[in-house]
Amino acid sequence: MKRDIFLNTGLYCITAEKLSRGRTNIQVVREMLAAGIRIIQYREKEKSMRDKYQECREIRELTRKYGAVFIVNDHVDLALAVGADGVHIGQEDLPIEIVSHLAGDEMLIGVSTHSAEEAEDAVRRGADYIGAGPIFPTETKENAGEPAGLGYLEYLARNIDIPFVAIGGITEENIIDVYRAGARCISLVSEIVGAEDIGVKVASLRRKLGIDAE
Ligand code: TZP
Ligand code: MG
Repeated sequence: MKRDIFLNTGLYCITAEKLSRGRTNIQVVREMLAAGIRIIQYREKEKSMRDKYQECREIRELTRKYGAVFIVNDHVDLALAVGADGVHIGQEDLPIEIVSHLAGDEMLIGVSTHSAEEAEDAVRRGADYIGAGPIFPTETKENAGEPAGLGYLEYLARNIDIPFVAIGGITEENIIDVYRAGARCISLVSEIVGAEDIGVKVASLRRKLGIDAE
């Protein structure tokens, strides 16, 4: 099934150009792919749609070369326009059923959730995976809300049948706690895009999780 890509995949990487030490989204994605990352989400809140489109086209090409999954944040039209594998939406975007209808059967739909109610609702409405967070405090996302805490991951591990991605305030120091709480797919934004050497950072995170590099 298309969503199986998330099982045991380890790290789910997201762009954040402002935190990337002067590197462009494209440079960062190249480094992520070279480091063996196989799920990339394009998240960009400030550029024009045209600029996002150009970047996503390039990222689509790169991810395809590496056999990596490419997910676009927020915009189902952009995801369709560049042939992305998925679209990731929040609680205030179009309803999941509508995005699903627009996106067609092949596209993965990810939904951000902060609570058991939101998670169950997303499953019922047909999400392929959910984002769970913020687990810890974060400054990367505006209005991210109160941290959901590790207890939320424990809840999801026991009660939810679709894959979930832990996100928010996760670092090399606390990633093992996130893993122990039951997360098998983990997203670190500032920790990875802000690393001096993304390859070294990814290798070191993988060592912490006990995942062998490809
Ligand atoms: N969604 C929930 S928290 C978050 C997003 C996109 C940002 C996480 O960033 P960081 O730098 O890993 O705390
Ligand atoms: Mg969004």
